Amino acid sequence: MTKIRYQDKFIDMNANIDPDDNIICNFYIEADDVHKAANVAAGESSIGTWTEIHTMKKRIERLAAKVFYIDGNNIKIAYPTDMFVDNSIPQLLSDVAGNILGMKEVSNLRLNSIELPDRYVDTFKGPAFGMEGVRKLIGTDKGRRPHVGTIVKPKIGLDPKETAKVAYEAYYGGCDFVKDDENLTDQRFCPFEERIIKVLDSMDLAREETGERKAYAPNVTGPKMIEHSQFVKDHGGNCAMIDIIAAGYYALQELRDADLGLFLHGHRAMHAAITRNPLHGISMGVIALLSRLGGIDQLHIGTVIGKMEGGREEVLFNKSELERPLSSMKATFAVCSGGLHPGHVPKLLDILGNDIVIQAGGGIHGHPDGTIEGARALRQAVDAKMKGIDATEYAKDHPQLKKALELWGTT
Ligand code: CAP
Ligand code: MG
Repeated sequence: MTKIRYQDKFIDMNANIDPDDNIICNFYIEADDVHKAANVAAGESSIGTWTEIHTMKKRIERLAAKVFYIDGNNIKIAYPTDMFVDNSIPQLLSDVAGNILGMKEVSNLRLNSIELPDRYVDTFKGPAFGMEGVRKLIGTDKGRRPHVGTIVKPKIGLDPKETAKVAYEAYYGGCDFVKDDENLTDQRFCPFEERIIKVLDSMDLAREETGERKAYAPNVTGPKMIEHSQFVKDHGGNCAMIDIIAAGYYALQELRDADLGLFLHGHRAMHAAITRNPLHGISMGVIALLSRLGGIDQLHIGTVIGKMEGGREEVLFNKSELERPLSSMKATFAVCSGGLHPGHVPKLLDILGNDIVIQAGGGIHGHPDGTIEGARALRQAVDAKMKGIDATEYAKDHPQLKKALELWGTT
């Protein structure tokens, strides 16, 4: 009998992998010896370490991860579901994207996508509202048009009264949705509770005046996350925003578990530290999938054409991870944000379809005639597209859109 080489222990190219009983991870790998490195990665991310150990027991071997596919630099590793804890994204990450990303044996390793068995998916809460729930909450009279939102700008510095004024103007001009920026939480110049009360008053006033339902996403990221979210709920709010990467998945899951009746807006600030290198790290698609499991109702996915990095294929994959069938889990509403203005709308919708939230900060508050007219211009761009009319044509009798297109152009 030939002795099994240590480096082969976690490789079985003939393995019959049951997708109902394994989490399957697709990795891109670069190493001097891909076969050997793949084996090391599967071992380190399950039951192995750098040497044979005397504490190993026969019964533990069933928890071993298995490399069952190698094609050039692409490998697939199957992880038995018994390795994992129900409803724990941190634990999943410590396995499949833990030590292995930093091992000397691999020069690059990237977790591109994950397939999850329904039984495991069902242990997570997922979005409480999801895309359809958010559409319902903001008003089904809007049909299937994309929602239009803004980020109050400047990002930081306005006081609560000034913030509420900008929010009111944005709502009044036609925004469905207003949010805090990722780096505004509870600074002294804009205390959380005072801001929430004032912005929600703006939202209510604009709702009465326009007859349109609205939402506000206050940034609850930080040590008082649950307390602040409860405050939002108690004061008639309908949403909370969390910086999912900066706060961590444990925080997201705590917020979701609190079940406060708020839909959760996920900002992905800092994701690029993990996702940007195409050869290493974790893909944004995986981040999207995990955020959906953790209960995010709206998530930033990129724009393809705006100011942030991320090409068409990647952004479409991020969106599909939010929407694809996943046991009985609701779909998460994709948010496109970052450098957008009305001139981008036609192309953005051609690429991504109507099931998106279009957010513009600079692209609304930078309008030559201010926030109200800026919000009108963005809504007009969406209306034109929904009616199948070319934006430049539509702008001829929509002066707000006309001015926006003159300033920022079309794409
Ligand atoms: C957009 C934004 C968002 C980005 C983040 C900003 O403002 O508020 O944080 O969209 O990028 O601060 O840049 P502008 P992503 O509309 O003024 O650009 O959505 O890709 O995570
Ligand atoms: Mg921002």
